[in-house]
Amino acid sequence: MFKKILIANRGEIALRIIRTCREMGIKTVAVYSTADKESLHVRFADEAVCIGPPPSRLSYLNIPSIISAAEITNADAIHPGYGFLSENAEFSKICAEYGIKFIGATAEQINMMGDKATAKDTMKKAGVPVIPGSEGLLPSVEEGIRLSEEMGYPVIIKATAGGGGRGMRVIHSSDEFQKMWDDAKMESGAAFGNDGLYLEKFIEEPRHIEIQIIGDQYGKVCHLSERDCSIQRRHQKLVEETPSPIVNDELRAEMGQAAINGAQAIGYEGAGTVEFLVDKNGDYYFMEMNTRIQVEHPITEQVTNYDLIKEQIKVAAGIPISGQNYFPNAFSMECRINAEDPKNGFRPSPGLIKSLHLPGGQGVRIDSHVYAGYTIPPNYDSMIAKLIVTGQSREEVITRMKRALMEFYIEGIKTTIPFHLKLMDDEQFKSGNFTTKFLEDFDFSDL
Ligand code: MV4
Repeated sequence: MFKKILIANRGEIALRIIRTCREMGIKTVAVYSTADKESLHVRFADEAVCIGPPPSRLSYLNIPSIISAAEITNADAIHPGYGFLSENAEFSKICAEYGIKFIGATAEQINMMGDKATAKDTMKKAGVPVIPGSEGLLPSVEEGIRLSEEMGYPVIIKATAGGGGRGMRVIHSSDEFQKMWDDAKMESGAAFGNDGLYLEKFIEEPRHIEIQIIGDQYGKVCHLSERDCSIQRRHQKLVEETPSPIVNDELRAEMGQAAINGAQAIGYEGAGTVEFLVDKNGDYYFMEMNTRIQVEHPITEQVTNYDLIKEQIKVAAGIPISGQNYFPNAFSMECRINAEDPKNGFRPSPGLIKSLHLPGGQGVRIDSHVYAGYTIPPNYDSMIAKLIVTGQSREEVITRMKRALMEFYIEGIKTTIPFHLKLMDDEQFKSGNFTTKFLEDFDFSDL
């Protein structure tokens, strides 16, 4: 087992990883930017190394600084958390070259899954259902129009280097094709330095369902059921839940096995998430695979009693997994509490937290790095807490979530709490019958 893990991240996930390391008897090294010197991860780790100024590219994305910090502290592994360097193939490779275990995917796996057209081809070969469309990259507008006429409009073109909605365009007729192609090419070239595009049939009003998997070094992969992440605004998830209101045991078994087959096809080791779109007929299609621990992993932990960070560390150290798939027998939901003003376009609201009261009680878990007197720096993402509520039924969880949100007091900044309170009272949300379009029609003006 590792003796010392460096955590190449900040905020709640850095704390989350420190907590598990402490329970496992593993020493921790925090790294921090000068904007984060008052941060809890710095205080709670056994050691802390300043790695640069506030901008991420000079600190949390600064590979030489982080490798140096690992070298001088003698860390034998690095946990990248989510975001930052967690899906950076170069960083994974450099860690391997320095003899530091990267607790995440190999450079080859990150590259393969990071190129969405390649990922899709790989999954298709492994027998995972994929959305009909171009084979690999779309070579020309003419070929795009030909394929679209064959499949029928609407279609969608996506950046192969994309994800999170950038470089993506929905096309409704052949007259629009050239302009959408030009726009998407321009946008993805500028954003990713790669303007490759691929084409798919557009799935209208899907659900976003993702399967949590974990694989070990011996080729075994198991799934820990799904998370429903359909409540998103501009590709930012706001609420996640498990099990999904639209997934029954049969669909769960099928999607779980599809995710396992896809992961095994690339010899996947570690925790990963296979994202699917599910259409109105209950047909599911591979969308992307994330080769990292995700923000919303705690809801899976709550219904499975797994510590996913512990599982990541164990498989990275070469310990085999049991190989049992998991079917949930409880419900869990996460509300992302962001320092944003939901009434004003979710505009960031960093600054001093003057006073704070966190909810507690039965079935309530908070993963957060903030405290009264803490100043949220403007340099990083705005999530300040995850409120995770667990219960015996979806109804119980929604009632309990409302109760917990009402106990949550934050003075000094605007947060997404008023939005979550309204959502928990929304009849359509409560019915479980909603799609990824739900928040497009939501009224945020009266929060
Ligand atoms: C789609 C789609 C419909 N049809 N692909 C959005 C982010 C990127 N990862 C893929 N996305 C989508 N791909 C086809 N063929 C709809 C979306 C989409 C979406 C997906 C999941 C969750 C929220 C979404 C919001 C808008 C669009």
